[in-house]
Amino acid sequence: MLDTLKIKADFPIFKNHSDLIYLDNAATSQKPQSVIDRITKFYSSENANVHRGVYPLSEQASEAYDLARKKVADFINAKSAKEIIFTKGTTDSLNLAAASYGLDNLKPDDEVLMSDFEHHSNFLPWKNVCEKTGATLKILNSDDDGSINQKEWQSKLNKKTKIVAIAHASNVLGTINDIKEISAIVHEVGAVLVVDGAQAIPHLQINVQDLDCDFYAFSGHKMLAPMGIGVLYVKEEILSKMFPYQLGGGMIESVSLDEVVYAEYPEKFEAGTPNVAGAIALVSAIDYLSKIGLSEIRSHEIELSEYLLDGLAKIKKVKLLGSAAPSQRTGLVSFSVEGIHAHDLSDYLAKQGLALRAGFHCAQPLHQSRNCGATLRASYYLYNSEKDLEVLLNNLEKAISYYG
Ligand code: 7TS
Repeated sequence: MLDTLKIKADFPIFKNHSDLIYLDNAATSQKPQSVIDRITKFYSSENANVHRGVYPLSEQASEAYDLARKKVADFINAKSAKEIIFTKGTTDSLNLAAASYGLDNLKPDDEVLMSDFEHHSNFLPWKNVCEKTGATLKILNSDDDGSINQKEWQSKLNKKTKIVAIAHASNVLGTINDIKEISAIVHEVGAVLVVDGAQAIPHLQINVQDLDCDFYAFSGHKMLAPMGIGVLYVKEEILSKMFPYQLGGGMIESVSLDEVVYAEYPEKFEAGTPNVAGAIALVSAIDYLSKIGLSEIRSHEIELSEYLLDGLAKIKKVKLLGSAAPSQRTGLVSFSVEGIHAHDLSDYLAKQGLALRAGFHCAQPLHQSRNCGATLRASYYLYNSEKDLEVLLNNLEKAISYYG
């Protein structure tokens, strides 16, 4: 297992809140000092707008921003840095994909396919684009463990399907989907595959060429980087079929009253002043994760999942969501307790310093399809230990006897 005491020492939040047991990493991760320092350094000694000034500070900021794009491309093994569009986060990335690709490429009679476990950030933009274009939105129902069976794919995917938009990992079930297998069947019918990678990128080494997806969206803030920076990877052959949905400065070659010549991608899709500090600090987050090692982080989380799933199975009235196999999950477990509202439980746990999320986790259709109310979610990361989960299990038992 990872040396979590040593890792925790790199994250100032834990010095400032010594009793905090942070188990809400699926909402956002904490930030290491190196990331915080990088933001401070940018604003203290490097701040200038990019691609505008010809003075040294602006040129250096532009260089650092371009280098960040290259580093992100390498991190997810994109073929080229041109395939990396910086956004505000996953929500922004998915809205960009839906508006810039979906609106122009869908027609009435076309079909868009999604799963029942999508986060609202993936579900709503595609639902909206379907309503505007007359395309039909179809839902793939997942099994209890969060997987989608062959029969479901065969009955819903066909030649009319033009877009399949699916999470790499569900933020409620934690289930990791086999994107490589999905991309093969999606491409067989000539559709494009949009992957919501928000819950996968903090935990798995992503290789977009190997996955062979057409879009891959993620947020920096769930992988140690600041809030407000995210990425939309788009395969180069798709980029030419997209029209920017935000227009403004920084994305044109020339403008006259009669004619606009747009810049090349990816700048074409980044209207306005970008989050330069965020992009640069995302590189520091990637460096930090790479130093610890994504495969070591993954093994650590699997051990934590084993421990937590075992512990929860022993507590009466607890009902688990998702797969029983730790290796099928990212670092999270959602559950409900018969007869006790998740918000009551999370209130009780919060008083003991435990930070967990309770509710529908922006995935209401999933809770409806499972016919269950609000759930409690524990999501852990590289700085969490078995001890954190032991405290959770002990306090959960106390909470159940308190309310039960
Ligand atoms: N997609 C998935 C699968 C997510 O889990 C989230 C955020 C998003 C998209 C949106 O990401 P954002 O960075 O643009 O907000 N999920 C959660 C969560 O589970 N709790 O808080 C945010």
